[in-house]
Amino acid sequence: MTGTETPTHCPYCALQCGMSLRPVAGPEVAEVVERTGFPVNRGALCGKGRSAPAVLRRGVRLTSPLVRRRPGGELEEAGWDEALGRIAGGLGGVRAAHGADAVGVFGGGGLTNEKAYALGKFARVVLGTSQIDYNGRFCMSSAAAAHQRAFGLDRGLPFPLEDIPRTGCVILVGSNLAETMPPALRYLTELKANGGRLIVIDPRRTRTAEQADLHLAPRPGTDLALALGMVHLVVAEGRVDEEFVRARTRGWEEARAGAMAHWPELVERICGVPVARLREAVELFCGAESGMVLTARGPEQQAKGTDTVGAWINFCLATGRAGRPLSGYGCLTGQGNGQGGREHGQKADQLPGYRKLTDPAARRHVAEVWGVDPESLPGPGRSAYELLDALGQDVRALLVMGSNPVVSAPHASHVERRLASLDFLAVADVVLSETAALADVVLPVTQWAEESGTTTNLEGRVVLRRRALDPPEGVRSDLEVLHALAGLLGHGKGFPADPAEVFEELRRASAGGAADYAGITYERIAAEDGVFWPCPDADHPGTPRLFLDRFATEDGRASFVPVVHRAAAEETDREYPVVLTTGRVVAQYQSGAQTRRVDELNAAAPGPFVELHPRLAERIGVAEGEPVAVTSRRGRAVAPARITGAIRADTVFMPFHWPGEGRANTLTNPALDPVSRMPEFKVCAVRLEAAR
Ligand SMILES: Nc1nc2c(c(=O)[nH]1)N[C@H]1C(S)=C(S)[C@@H](COP(=O)(O)OP(=O)(O)OC[C@H]3O[C@@H](n4cnc5c(=O)[nH]c(N)nc54)[C@H](O)[C@@H]3O)O[C@H]1N2
Ligand SMILES: Nc1nc2c(c(=O)[nH]1)N[C@H]1C(S)=C(S)[C@@H](COP(=O)(O)OP(=O)(O)OC[C@H]3O[C@@H](n4cnc5c(=O)[nH]c(N)nc54)[C@H](O)[C@@H]3O)O[C@H]1N2
Ligand code: SF4
Ligand SMILES: [Mo]
Repeated sequence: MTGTETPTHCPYCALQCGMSLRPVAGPEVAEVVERTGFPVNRGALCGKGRSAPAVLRRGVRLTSPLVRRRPGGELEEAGWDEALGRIAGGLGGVRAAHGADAVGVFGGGGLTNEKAYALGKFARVVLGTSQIDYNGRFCMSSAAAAHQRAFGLDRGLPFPLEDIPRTGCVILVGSNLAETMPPALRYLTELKANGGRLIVIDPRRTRTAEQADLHLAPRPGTDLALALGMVHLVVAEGRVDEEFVRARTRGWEEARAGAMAHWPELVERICGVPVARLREAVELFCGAESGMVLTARGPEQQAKGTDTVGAWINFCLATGRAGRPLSGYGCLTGQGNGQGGREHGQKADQLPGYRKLTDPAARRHVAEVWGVDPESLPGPGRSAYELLDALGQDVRALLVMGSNPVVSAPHASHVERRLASLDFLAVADVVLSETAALADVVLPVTQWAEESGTTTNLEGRVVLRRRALDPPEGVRSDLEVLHALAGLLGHGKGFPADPAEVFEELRRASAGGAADYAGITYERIAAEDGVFWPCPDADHPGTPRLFLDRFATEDGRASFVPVVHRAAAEETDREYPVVLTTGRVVAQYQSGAQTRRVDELNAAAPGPFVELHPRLAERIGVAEGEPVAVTSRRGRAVAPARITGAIRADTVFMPFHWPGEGRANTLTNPALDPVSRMPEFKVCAVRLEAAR
């Protein structure tokens, strides 16, 4: 393949920007060509997307399987037969000795729908284990749970991005999309140009917050109180949309009572946001004809993330800003296939089509597609952090596909020890990630540009990545890996390596489910700039906008959920007086496994840092760029100070993209949300010292 341009999508975030790729000769294997026709980004890309081909180069990526032939020995190059044989032996041996649930699988929200589907099927059918979960649990699980509870369906955005500029007011809660989805900033700019208003809620005055008409900067971990205070004010100021509440919802009285206990003055004390600002926010939002509340990881990655999102949904329902054109609640999902990755069965409690593993009808349907006895399907397993925490104990062997938990899991030093205590660890990755470096066998897999497959972006739009390049010799696709391992473990059929064939099966498995892909084909996606699920049959146009007539509950009404504020799992005290929150910078992606291998991105974001307020810097006696030691109950990290008045004085921020001394997740608290099992990445208590 040379010279031809192939339209495809970026390998990184949930925007799934359209781009085209053209193969080139020389060490650079491909160049990115603008693809202006794709509506989501109209050609615009961030630096990560533009530089993504750099990771396709030999020398940067893995091109040979690696095996550790002796315990404690080095990883050495090996042939595929040996590597696959060792994995089949490692997983099969543990299963024979300790039972199927002693074998775990850890997937990723970056995997295509086809891979996520095949991985879930592999775990349940070939390994027979219940112990499968994935990194999406760390990402949007709280919003997903709140969506289910209130609307009966979880699709991140119930409307396409193109609706945003036409609404009256947007409240953006804990999203820094100017850095995390730069091309999407356009929708906010257009909103303002159209006279719409923007409110941003973030403890830091981020590049996104700088765009806002109103910026509220709560103390991390207090979003639940803030949202409840807003509902309180909606009631107090007579802004409830009584007719909407009567006609389209249930449960208002109880939710209202919960909110009324949250006086604005009490909320001010908890959050550090003045009552006048709260009032202004309610005025701006309710004064507009229509409005949207969009949340991202800020309020979600908390041990009360599900209730926090629930409170924001209550706010939307009380004001009648849901289930109507240009209004609604939405979650800005994160990973490339953050949406589809949670629909097709790599989640501990799930079967394809967003079906529940505990639902007998769902089990029968999927078992029939898979040609197995429904009784043979295991039940729900542990959530991601609980699975990692069980390694070396109940779970003795693990297959990782598409995640790097050594850098990205909470209390990462503990997770690292757990991984090291396994009888057997296999990792399929495109690079030698920090997690792969601990493995007994590492499989080098093909990348986005070298394989076809679908992803579902944050809007619920199913798009098609097309193979634009031949992969280098020595690598195989994840689907080929699962096909081969299934064969070695006695399942010669049912695991095709061709993505199109897997997608055909996924369509049947999802048919009739909540996330129904039955009417979606590769051909339609190509012709229509993506197709929005649900799309139950070939004549169905797809569903860009949800809930306009009814919500996806039995009686069609949305449910208010009564919630009350509670403190963070770990509060500050004399010993640990400062709040640590964590997140992202524009030039690095996630655990950095891919982007830390790209020169231009490293030049822009060379390493970790501790963002802190000048008053706090003065108190501990550090100047700009000097090393700061940050200590929590779980460990200590050191990184240079970045001093700015844009952060609250009681809070520090660290990005989590780096391993080693500056690893933010050495510090974070693995306290879990009781419903979603989301860890509290956004709040823990720390102590700071100058580390000169
Ligand atoms: N450059 C880049 N882009 C990415 C990614 C990446 O790693 N790098 N990852 C992708 C993925 S998987 C995801 S999930 C998304 C995440 O996208 P975002 O959610 O936008 O990213 P974060 O930086 O984690 O968090 C957003 C904001 O939450 C704020 N915050 C912290 N604590 C709190 C709090 O208690 N309350 C509130 N209201 N806000 C708080 C932080 O200050 C931060 O500015 O980005 C996607 N895009
Ligand atoms: N402190 C803190 N920690 C966080 C967060 C936070 O805000 N703060 N955010 C959390 C969130 S939202 C997320 S999504 C997680 C993400 O955390 P991770 O799961 O660590 O995310 P990535 O770095 O994207 O890891 C993906 C790995 O899979 C590889 N890979 C990419 N594509 C493929 C593929 O197609 N096949 C295979 N086999 N491998 C592939 C990559 O090279 C990389 O090693 O981090 C979480 N951790
Ligand atoms: S915004 Fe996301 S999808 Fe778009 S180019 Fe950047 S990383 Fe890729
Ligand atoms: Mo994420």
